[in-house]
Amino acid sequence: MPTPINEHTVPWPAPYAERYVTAGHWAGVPIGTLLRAVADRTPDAPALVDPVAHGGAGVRLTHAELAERADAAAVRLLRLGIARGDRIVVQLGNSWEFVVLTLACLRAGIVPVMALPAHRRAELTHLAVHAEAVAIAVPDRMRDFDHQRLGHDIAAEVRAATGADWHVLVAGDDVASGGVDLRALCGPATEAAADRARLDAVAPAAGDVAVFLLSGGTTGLPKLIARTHDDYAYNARASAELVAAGPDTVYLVSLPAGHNFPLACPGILGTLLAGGRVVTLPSPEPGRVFATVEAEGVTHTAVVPAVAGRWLEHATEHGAGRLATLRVLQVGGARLPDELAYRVRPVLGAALQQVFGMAEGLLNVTRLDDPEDVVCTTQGRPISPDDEVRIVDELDQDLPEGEPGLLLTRGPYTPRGYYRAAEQNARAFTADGWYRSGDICRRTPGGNLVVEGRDKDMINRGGEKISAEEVENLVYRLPSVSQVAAVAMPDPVLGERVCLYVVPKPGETVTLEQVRAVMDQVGVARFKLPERLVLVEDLVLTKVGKVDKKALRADIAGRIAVGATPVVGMGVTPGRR
Ligand code: OOB
Repeated sequence: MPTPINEHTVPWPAPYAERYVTAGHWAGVPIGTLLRAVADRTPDAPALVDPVAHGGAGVRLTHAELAERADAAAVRLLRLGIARGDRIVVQLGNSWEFVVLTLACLRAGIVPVMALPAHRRAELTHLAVHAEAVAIAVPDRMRDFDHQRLGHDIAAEVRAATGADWHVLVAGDDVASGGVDLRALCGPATEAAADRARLDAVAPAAGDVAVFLLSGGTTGLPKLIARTHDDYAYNARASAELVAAGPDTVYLVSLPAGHNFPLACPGILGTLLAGGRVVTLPSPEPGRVFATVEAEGVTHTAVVPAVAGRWLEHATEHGAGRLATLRVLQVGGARLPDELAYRVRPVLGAALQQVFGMAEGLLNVTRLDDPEDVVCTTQGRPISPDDEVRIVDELDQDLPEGEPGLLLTRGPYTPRGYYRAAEQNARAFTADGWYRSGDICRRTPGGNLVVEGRDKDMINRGGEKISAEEVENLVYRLPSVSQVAAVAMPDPVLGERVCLYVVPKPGETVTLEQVRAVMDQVGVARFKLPERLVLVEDLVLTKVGKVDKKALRADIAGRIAVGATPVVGMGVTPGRR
């Protein structure tokens, strides 16, 4: 039996919870019920468009149809024996099935664990085991990868280890035997009223966990962030207000939908709660995005800076005529260079909203009516009046206003700890519950935050977060490696990529190809594979004897700046310090 869902989470202390209720942030209603109410108010309004489904025929659902399908899918999950409080690892591409399954889970109190399409065996197995999941949802194939097969392999592994009943839900034309046809499961309702009554009777409590998000990660394996119905609904609703989302909003999701940003900032959930319409696309490729914005009248969308750059390039080359309906472009996940920010409105014709957020909670956004300089040179300010932010030094002492320092935060949608991670929580949270974001920020006199850097061992590759420790642990599998350090190297397109400094054992050598091969063998997301390797005789240490990553980052930046080797070099770069 999986552990009950609310065990191993870290609740907000009662006085804070009361405050959030009194302030009206926590509405006391589970997200599924909130969405049903929207469907009751505007049953015939369009809710979901997946233009590429069924070979381009597309899927279009109204709010009533979406709610009924979510209910029907929820009841079908219950019939499979998946019950309230159970966990499902969800690894689906951006598609109507992702939305219906997620809403079905929210309705039934089943908790989706938001994996990414790029994840492979190592990450998915970890998530399944750590969350004690009872199922995984995968596409049959995506980008030439057989997700269905991997899903069954993971199921076999978990069944063998735990003896548990395990399900593989497959979205695709080609569902192998032993799998559950997810399209059928997410198909039209046949007994809508009965489904609804049954689900109303087992609805989760508003304080229950609604979804598990993945932490950006500084540890060996991704940690789980338990977001409750109350906190996540508030996250979505407050974000929606700040982009003026309403029934006429058409939100395009082209970033991986399991990320907090496109899922709930306001993303899919905030848009649906506002009575608007969600359009899914499998990728942010500009040609298809621009055509879809025009065809569907998209008004809002969210991207990472690297994608904003591609769209700006595309618009400069082909014009932005197809983006006439686009009102708001949200950009976040990594620092948006000011130069790019200033080009958004003139080139794309949409208002820019910078979003500095984290799956752990705190969201900062620039407001639509902020002066241009604020929008283009800051990462905004907290979305809730009850978000608490401190900028401190290494001893947790508050710094004078305006000085850059470490950002700590607490608030109504920032949980007080990771799921089942007491040891990490002791480091990542202060004793009085402040989350240590690891970001180095300063506050402008106007109260906006500027992200100046970070003090965490992570590489931010175009918005995808990579834990240096995780990469290093994998590289140590190579017997020829004596010491290794993974650091960020600057990249004009993605912001950062992974660079490895390796000290080989005496008489040995190590190549980038070997490193990538060993990581591939273990089965991790390809975005984590290092893209450059520097062989050194030793690693510089700090005074306290830790590897001096700051020095290594400066070293690789220097090597790139002098142009001794190509920026995106795939070859080995021998070197010494
Ligand atoms: C978002 O969430 P995560 O959990 O993938 O990553 C959070 C980290 C932050 O701690 C910060 O280091 C970085 O990503 N970050 C930014 C940023 N937005 C996120 N750094 C500089 N400028 C920004 N605008 O990335 C995320 C979650 C919700 C909304 C938006 C982004």
